[in-house]
Amino acid sequence: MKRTWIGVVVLLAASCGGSSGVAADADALPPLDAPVADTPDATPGDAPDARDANPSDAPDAVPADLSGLDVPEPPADATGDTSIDAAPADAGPDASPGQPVPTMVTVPAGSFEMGDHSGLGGEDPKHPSDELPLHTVAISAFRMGRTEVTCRQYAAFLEDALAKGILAVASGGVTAAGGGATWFQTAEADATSPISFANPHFTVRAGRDDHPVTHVRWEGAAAYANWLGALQGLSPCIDLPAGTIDLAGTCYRLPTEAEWEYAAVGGKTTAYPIYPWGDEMDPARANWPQSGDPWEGGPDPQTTPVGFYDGSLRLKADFGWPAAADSYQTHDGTNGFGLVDMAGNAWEWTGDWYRNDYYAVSPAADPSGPTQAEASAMPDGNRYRVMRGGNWYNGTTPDRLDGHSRVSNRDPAYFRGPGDPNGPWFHVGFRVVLAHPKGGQP
Ligand SMILES: [Ca+2]
Ligand SMILES: [Ca+2]
Repeated sequence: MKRTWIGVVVLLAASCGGSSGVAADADALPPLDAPVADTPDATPGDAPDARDANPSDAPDAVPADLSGLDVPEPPADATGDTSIDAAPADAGPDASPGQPVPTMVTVPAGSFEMGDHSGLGGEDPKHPSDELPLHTVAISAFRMGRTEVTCRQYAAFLEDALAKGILAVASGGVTAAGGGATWFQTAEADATSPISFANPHFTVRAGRDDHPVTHVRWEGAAAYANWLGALQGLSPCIDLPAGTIDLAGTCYRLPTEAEWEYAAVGGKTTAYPIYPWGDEMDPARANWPQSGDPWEGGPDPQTTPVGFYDGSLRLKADFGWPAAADSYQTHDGTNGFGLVDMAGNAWEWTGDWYRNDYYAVSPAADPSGPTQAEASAMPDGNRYRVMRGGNWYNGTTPDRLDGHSRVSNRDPAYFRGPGDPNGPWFHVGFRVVLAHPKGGQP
């Protein structure tokens, strides 16, 4: 991991002010009946995924107008220095993984019919679809990370946040400096974690810099977003540990569930696609459990570098992957907004709480998701955040290879049982959005 820019980051961030974000309640919802209208599987092992048989592994239960806003410009990078650009301009497909902070792309404002257009939401015969009814949703423009946050990018946060006294590490568990919920697990706590810690430095496992970071809990994803905003002098929108998000703020944060699906569709709002690229269940377009990619069978997590599936012929000489094959021909999984890995690789946290029947009560404009109290109670009695996009690990059945990666697929933890998806699992990551950015208009 390169650390030459860390000192610059510290100086930059130290010059930036910040204030506590004010959490906004979710849009008003009608009174709720019993929060769980159907019965999730109660047995973690009773799941169709072939890989779920290994109990030592992560459980299958896993699991507007924006003009006029004054947002600081990102720091100039015309001098060839290596300081962090907190908000790089929209850039070409090779710009993101090597950056210490995510490259952001613009997702224009629009409206769409959110939900399952293909009749696949009820594919689990034991569980009715939670992807209906289709409902019209208008989304304000925002910017979104072109890729999942990478190990390199998350390690930059860990390193800088430790130096600033924002976080603490104990026995491989990363928390806020004052303790509390786990944000992340290093390799000292979970050998499959791609980042290790030897005070005072975090180091990414060899060859993993540009893979999506995993082993991140919701709070650890939220803390990253707040940190990234502070690099630009933006006040945090996510109140930790309250876990509330100010959607009216100008900030980096996690996407809402609606923003995530709208972004995944990539502008195909009339011919609604099953996957970000279209309807073809093509395992060469995304890191799914049976993509045949050259990380399969290697050490966990069997993630692939972000943006790997871009249509290129990839070479072992460039990646040093564990499989013997010299090359792997990818198909292009990039969607209409230029986003990659919106299907597969790592699950992605959203900011929303999960409620199974939310689509029946969702506001029509920029829905915020339910409040924690309105969220569905899981079999263990807890409420969980929504994850989206499927992953490299779950979801292979004889007729479904897609890792739960349909654009409309909702958090399968609800389908699978009482396992807490908010664990530092080896298949859970995230990407950030920049809401209300200056110049964010399409
Ligand atoms: Ca794979
Ligand atoms: Ca993903």
